[in-house]
Amino acid sequence: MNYARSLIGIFACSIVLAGCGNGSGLRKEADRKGLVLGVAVQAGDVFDPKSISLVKGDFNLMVPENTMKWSVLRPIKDFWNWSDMDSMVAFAERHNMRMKGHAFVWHQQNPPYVNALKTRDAAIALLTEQITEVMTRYKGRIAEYDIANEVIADDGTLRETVWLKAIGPDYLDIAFSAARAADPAAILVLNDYSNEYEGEVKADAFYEFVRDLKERGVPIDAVGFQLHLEAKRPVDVKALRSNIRRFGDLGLGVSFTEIDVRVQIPSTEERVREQDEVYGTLLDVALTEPNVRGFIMWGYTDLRSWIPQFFSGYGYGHIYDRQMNRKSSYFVLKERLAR
Ligand code: 9MR
Repeated sequence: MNYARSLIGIFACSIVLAGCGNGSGLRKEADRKGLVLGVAVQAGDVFDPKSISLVKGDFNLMVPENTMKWSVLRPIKDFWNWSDMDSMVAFAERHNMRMKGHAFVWHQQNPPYVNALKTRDAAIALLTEQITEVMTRYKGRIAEYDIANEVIADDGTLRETVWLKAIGPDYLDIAFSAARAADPAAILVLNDYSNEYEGEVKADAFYEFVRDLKERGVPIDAVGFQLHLEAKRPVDVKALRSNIRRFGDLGLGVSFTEIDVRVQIPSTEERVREQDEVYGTLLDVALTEPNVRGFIMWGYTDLRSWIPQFFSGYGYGHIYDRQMNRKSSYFVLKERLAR
């Protein structure tokens, strides 16, 4: 940064007290602790002044909530909608933030030409092209990717998706190998939900599935636990830690990739206390398990949240309220990061 720009930066920070990267946000403590503290952002966040100051003041990683998904990035086969991704990547670079990509292989938010894939050759060609195009464009600029998302069904079997049907069970070998070839330095993640507690059917199946991938030499670096949790269910610390450790024994990292803690509305004092407890406990676990790489929240404000549309009667899941004020869960995280 040149001298004139840094003076402008100092001046701007003295006017806008919230955030500014080194101000009073969560980021300073996270950086000091070496924690990757991330947030999912929407395309408009990097253009809105209030959002900008929060995102860069609290977080050192960002992930596009929807912008890199297939139907958004490439709605028709011959049109790539790069502009929002480019803006996000440039924003992350400007503010020394790490960038994560999400997600190539998924069964949702696919355009019709993906859902219509029938033959193995055509599906392999398209999947490889998608991964290679994106990871080559952002080589050295996007540090990690969810290569695949939610491939295990709730009963522990491999989910029936267009990729499984068109390619067969080796579609993940193909996807991870294409990703490694496109950007050998990027961290490659397999992401899922309800996979955090050892001893649960889906989590154990997910573990066995990953163990097999790893043993067969598929280039996977880490697993993601989404952790869309409900405040009234306390974190099962024992099952979470033992699960993290068994992935560590395989030589894999673990990332908490999509944290939010939904509360039944209205958010009574007791429910908020339960929520604070869940947030704080998750952070304690992330900070004390050596192979946990990241603590990423799925959005930061109740104003723009996926929760109410998907869980009727629930909301209040994030660390900023609808007016963009810090909530008690924010201060719980801040206090624990400062310890
Ligand atoms: O937060 C995303 C929401 O805006 C989209 O409408 C939704 C589409 O299914 O996807 C949400 O993000 C999901 C993420 O990509 C994968 N894990 C579950 C997330 C919440 O549904």
